[in-house]
Amino acid sequence: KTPGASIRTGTGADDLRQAFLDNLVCALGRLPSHATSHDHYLALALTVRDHVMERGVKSFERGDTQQIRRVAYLSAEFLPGPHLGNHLLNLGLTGTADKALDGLGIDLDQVLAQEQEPGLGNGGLGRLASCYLDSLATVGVQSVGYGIRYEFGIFDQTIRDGWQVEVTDKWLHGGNPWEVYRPGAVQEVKFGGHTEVVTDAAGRSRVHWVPAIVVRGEAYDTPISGFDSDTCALMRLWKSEAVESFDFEAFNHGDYDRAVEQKVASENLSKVLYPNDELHRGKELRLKQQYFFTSCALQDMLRIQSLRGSPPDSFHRNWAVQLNDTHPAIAVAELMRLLVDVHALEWDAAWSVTRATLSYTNHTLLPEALERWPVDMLGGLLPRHLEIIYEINAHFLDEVRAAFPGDDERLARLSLIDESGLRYVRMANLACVGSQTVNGVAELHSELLRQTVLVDFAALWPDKFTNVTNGVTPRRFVALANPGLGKLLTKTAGKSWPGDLDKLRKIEPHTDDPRFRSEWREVKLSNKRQLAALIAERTGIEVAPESLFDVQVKRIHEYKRQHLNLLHVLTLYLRLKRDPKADIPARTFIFGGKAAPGYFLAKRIIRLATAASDLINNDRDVAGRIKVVFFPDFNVRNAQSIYPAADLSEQVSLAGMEASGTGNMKMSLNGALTIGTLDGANVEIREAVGAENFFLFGLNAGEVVALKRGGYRPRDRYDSDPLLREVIDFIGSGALGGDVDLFQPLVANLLDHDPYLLLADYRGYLNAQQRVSELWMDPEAWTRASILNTARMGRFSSDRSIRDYCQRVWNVNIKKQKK
Ligand code: 26Q
Repeated sequence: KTPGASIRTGTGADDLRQAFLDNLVCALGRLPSHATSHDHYLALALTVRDHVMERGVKSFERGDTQQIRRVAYLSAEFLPGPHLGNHLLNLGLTGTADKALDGLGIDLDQVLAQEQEPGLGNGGLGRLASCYLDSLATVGVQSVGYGIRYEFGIFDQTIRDGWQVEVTDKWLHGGNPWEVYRPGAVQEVKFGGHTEVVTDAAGRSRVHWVPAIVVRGEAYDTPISGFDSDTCALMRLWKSEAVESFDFEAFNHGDYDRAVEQKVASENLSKVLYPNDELHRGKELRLKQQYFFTSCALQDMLRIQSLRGSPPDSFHRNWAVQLNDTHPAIAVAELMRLLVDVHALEWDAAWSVTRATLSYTNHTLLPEALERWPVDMLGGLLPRHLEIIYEINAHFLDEVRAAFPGDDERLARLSLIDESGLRYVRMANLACVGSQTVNGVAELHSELLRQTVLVDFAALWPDKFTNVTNGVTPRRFVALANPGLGKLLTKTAGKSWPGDLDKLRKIEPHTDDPRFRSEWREVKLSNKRQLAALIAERTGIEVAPESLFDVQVKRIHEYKRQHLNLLHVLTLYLRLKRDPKADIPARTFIFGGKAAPGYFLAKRIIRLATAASDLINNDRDVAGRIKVVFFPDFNVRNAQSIYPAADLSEQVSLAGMEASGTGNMKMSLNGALTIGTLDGANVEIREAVGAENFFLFGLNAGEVVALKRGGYRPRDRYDSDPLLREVIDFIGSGALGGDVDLFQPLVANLLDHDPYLLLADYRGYLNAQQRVSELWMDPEAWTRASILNTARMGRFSSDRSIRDYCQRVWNVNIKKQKK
């Protein structure tokens, strides 16, 4: 027992109730008779946090005494979702908490509903980071997720007159019971200024960076529990503060404004998350954010290892550092600076340590998403880092010249500096050069990485490259989100599946059992009823739970082709208008997702979905046949209500564009069938669940390249396909309401450019949707395919991904071996 912990962490319902009441009165100063639901939430959160903290402290202690190599996951984004329900599940305390509160006449669900989720990410990449912390804790790996404590996370989305309207996210306003401020872990981060060469006490010349500005980084810790595990992960997020609350010198000179300005500028660093994913814009504040949290993280790791009594030259034995995309790639130069300038290592020794420590995960092939910073901007903000990058580049290019003598073009492509015009630092190149291992996030993506964006690096260092296919946590996305399914799985496959997802195979023999099938359908229908109620509450739209729920939820992007889905919706609508007797099963089309505020066409796509919704839902001719819903504010909490209710999962990105996708895994795991292209992890999902249980359509990645190279002309498709012409003309006609040229930009884009080949894939998509309808009309066959989807998805647990990283990338041992 940890001293002092026992009174607060008893696991009976009476203990929990007492701890809850104590927290209500002693920590929150509320009388039970006067407490609101929000007070109840805070009191229960504090109670549960005690349990989690107790485990966290013990596991961290073990890591130090055993000198275990820890994993540091550096990510500009995390999307943990609401914590409370997940901790209760992981600790096995859900039933106990329910009982404890019930004794006080308090409803647990109402308490859980009070929590504001931390929206500290845009989408897939941020959610993946949180799934990985969950799995690191679950499989028993010591780990810290380092990131930024944004005061304002991703905006809340509301829909007004059919348009997305962004509302500031105020997640900290109700107070955050999960985080603990760590005054002992403060760091200083420098910006600007210049460098000088000085001679140190030992007579060696060293570079000294004289900054223009220093900012304070303050650490806030959020414990992340694991399922049935005594290991806890830590999410350590950095908040920026001014070094002094006032610049007293400026103040005394009467320059009050300047003094305050400095303070405000420092605090602004961690103020707000940039809401654009997959598009790099060279905004200086973004670079400052990246350097700020990366520097805090590396300094913190050096501090922790020195507490162990371990010297800086064994940094790589203490830490495996994973770079979640290039957002923290400045770590390559920062670690070199810390080792060489601060800890006095020789360059070559420092370089060996750096390369043995860092690894890089790439999440995109889109050229517009690759990060590059103007040399002048980077040099102005981080003068010492620019020098270091030049030096790394000089050594690196020598190596390239030795391997490929006389190949200047290759040299120019590999260089850390893009010199084709204005000069830029290429962050993906920096990450590759400074890393032990480079990986993509699905087999196809890793293959395309080696063949395209990083082809020259793959030629140079073939062994550096590997694949780790993404995964998702079955705790949050099955056990917690879909308790009905969870119960059925436990009854059929035993209770170990959440921690050992391959156990789902055990349900496969029940596929042909009519009783099991009908229980399966009952679970899905019940989830759909719940979602229907939520849709009515949020949008006022009534949908039929018996209809096919056809779901596309993800960030809105042209490459994800929500508008291809809408072309199908409107094609069906026009067909029903023309032929009211058409044999089309009832469908509910559900869309959800945020558009980057400045992404013009993405916002028009949302507007097209809401226009289709207004038109179709109010047309009596198609009543009871099709409905369209745009579900506002897709976030982790809403996702947990939507995934379990999906019959059909739309994964229709243009082949070669979606690195992996993870929503595809979440829906299939919850028994949805996928309609999709051969893109990202769809390829592996299809292999796993069986081609006959997956609706495949569209060009493959090779055909996409060939078609584009051969001069694709979308207008030819329009001219030659009457159905396509009809639906596009309809969109352009003003019949969907609003301004007549509301959708002109979309129509013109498709007819004149169609960069994501919607028109080329339109027919294949319609045909696949026809096959969907046919299978849906055979409920037994559909149910069979649905069961097989869940049964065969075990491989996509993030526990498997983490085991892969441990083996292929981090070289750390797993505490909990698979039983
Ligand atoms: C970069 C620079 C400046 C501002 C913002 C950004 C930025 C922010 C977020 C760039 C990219 C992102 C997020 C990318 C992302 O979520 N990618 C997705 O990652 C998933 C996890 O690997 C994959 O499943 C998806 O396929 C991929 O699109």
